Amino acid sequence: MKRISLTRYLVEQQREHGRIPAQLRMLIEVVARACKHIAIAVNKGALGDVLGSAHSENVQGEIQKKLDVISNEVLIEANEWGGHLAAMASEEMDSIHLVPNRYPQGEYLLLFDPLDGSSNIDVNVSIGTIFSVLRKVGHTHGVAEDDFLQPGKHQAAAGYCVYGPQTTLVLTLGDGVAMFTLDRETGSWVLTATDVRIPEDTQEFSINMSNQRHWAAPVQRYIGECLAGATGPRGKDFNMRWVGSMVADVHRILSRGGVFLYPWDAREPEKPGKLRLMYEANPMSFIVEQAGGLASTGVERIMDIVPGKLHERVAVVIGSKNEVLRVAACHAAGDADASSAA
Ligand code: AHM
Ligand code: MG
Repeated sequence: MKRISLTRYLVEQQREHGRIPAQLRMLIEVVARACKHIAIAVNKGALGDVLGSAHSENVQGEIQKKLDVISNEVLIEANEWGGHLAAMASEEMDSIHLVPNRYPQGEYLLLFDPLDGSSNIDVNVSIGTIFSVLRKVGHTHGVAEDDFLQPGKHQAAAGYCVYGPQTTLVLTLGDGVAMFTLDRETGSWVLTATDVRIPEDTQEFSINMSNQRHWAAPVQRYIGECLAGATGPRGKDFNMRWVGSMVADVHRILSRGGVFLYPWDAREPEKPGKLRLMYEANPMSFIVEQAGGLASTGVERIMDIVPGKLHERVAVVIGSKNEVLRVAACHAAGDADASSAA
């Protein structure tokens, strides 16, 4: 089998489609290299003294794990000096991180969740890094938080790396989805799938069932119909899978189909959802849509949302096209019921 490295893939994509500017290629390679470093740290586990709490809180009020902090530092240090970025934003940092003056400033903005699935770190279950790339628009010299507040449909690239039994990098540059597997012996990312497609139909859903009593009526209805199985309105049995790391749950959907939901719930009614729009929902939506799936809040396409702030949260329904449409139909039917009752 001919082995195609990430570098060769990017060069050939540029040659064939002419759509990967040098700075973007550099950015992808630097992020991929940083992910290798994170993979090594994750792999060492207790031997590397990287497990457990960092005894600090992030801007969302969540306790940070040591590996959250380490992964954030690895990504910042790797990306600061190359001249490809104007600034970065991370789930683990209060505000944006500007490229220091001593380095040249590039055209791109990088956003990331350095280590998604924090609750799974210490129990040796798959976790990952999620990233999103935007172009710096506007002609001002400096960079401000406002420059990041672009809808997901403007992403230039997005990807994630899952640290599981294999270390896999999944990437879209807006022209389909490719997967690379880390060859630990040679240290290189090897292309292992192109034109990844998500089946339109599925019999597998993914949701934290322990929150069921807090969900709104449309989600209750959708999951209720799935649980009713072959004798219910869906006329088929459903299976359920929930890793608790979005990155791993979405990776399963990319590999064999399914639908993942993290809906609004009544535990914190003022928040639209748990997951973050810019570090989690947007990059995953770009990847899933590029693979033929859909990503919605239940009422609107995630990538159409104009963010109001960096750490904005959002309800997420993502995966196989016909299931996401069905969840949206449950929301639309809920609205119709409410207006006919009024
Ligand atoms: P994190 O970025 O702090 O790890 O939080 C995001 C994670 C997702 O990966 C996962 O889908 C979700 O939180 C699970 O949350 P919970 O266990 O609270 O339902
Ligand atoms: Mg996360």
